[in-house]
Amino acid sequence: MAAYFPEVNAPIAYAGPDSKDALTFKHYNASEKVLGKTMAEHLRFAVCYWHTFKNLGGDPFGVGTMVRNYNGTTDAMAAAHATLDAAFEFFTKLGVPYWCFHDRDIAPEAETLAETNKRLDVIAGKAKQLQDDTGVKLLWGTSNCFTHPRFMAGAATNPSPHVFAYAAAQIKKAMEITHELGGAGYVFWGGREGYDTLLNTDMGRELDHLARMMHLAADYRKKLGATFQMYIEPKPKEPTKHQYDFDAAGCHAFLLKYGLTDHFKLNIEANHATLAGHTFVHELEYCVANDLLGSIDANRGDMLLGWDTDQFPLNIYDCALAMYTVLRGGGFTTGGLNFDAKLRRQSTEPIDLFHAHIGAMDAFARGLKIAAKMLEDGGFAENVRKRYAGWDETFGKDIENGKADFAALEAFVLKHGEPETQSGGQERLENILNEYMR
Ligand code: XUL
Ligand code: CO
Repeated sequence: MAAYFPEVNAPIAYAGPDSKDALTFKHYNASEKVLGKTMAEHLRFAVCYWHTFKNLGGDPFGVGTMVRNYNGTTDAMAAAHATLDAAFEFFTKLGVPYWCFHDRDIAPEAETLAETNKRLDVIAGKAKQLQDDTGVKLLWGTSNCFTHPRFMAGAATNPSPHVFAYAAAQIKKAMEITHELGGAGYVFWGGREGYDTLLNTDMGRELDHLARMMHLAADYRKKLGATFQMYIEPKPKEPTKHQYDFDAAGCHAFLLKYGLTDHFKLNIEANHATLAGHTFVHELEYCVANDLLGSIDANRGDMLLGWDTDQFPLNIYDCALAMYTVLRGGGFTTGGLNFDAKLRRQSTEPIDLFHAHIGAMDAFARGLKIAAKMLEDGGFAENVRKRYAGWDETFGKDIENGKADFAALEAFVLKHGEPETQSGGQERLENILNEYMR
């Protein structure tokens, strides 16, 4: 079989923090145990198909720039076969346990749905074989209901029931192949489920339709006998002006209103959080507090740019704080860290894909180790415990348990006067955090 990444002859090895070899891990040591589990088990890294293999560097101002042999044919199915071979070569050489795909990434759309589905069956069959051969597993699958022009006004939230039906048919098939491939999850990212102008939009009706689609998916999952966890991936905007799955809290309200909380968790993406005006860790904390933590699309944005730049995550602070929250939330079960990230347009060589993923895996490995140390030391948790200590005393407990009414609270204040102030100690805590970043 042709090698699409000939510069890498053997799986990327762990060589320790002093290694000067760019094609080694300095911190990610798959079998090393941290808090009783291996790093591989904690981090559950996945490579995404769309950016890593299908993005060729095109942007709204220019065409693709990247050199990729597996795309070097005009026969769409031949390219799909070659790309899948290249992908599994990459997964195994990088040493990631998982991958993720959209239906339309792995097999090109044909003239009719029936033809398209046949193509998907062929490629999914090949993917199953490659999974069996290599041991690489599917973290999640999804359906691309946003690229084709039929979806320009949305998929489930389209004003046309015919388009709704098309999206449903597509999702049905994508769920089937995800199930066949033993996917641990299935993601819904509502790329065009929102609006460009309210002047032509019936928001209430669109939200009802979005919920209908989610219920249909939940029903079909059951019918299939599938065990994959379903996720909604929040994002506030882009490509639409406003997306309904705006952020974790917005998705939560939607799931509660429509009785869907039993069926969905969230897939939190770092750059989507920042587009919504939150930090990445805010979104994760919201999930942990509300039993919504599912999976993560690991990437980063650019402070100076207001769009989804999908860069590889390298910021150790962000990785450490994210992992601190994930660990406190019990760690991943079905989810993992999927690199929904793409190379910059000037990084044209296939080897750049290795550098990007190695750096990001090392960043999260460092983040994991730092987070584990923060947990073991317990200083931050102890600080939080002390800050809320009043709630562990009788008076605080009575409020929490609904035993104190307004009159009782008033009586307490009349008796005890002004509350004592206490410093939040933010700077002290930030200094402590800095000491962990070694
Ligand atoms: C888009 C995005 C998607 C989803 C899957 O911003 O993040 O790639 O992760 O559809
Ligand atoms: Co994503």
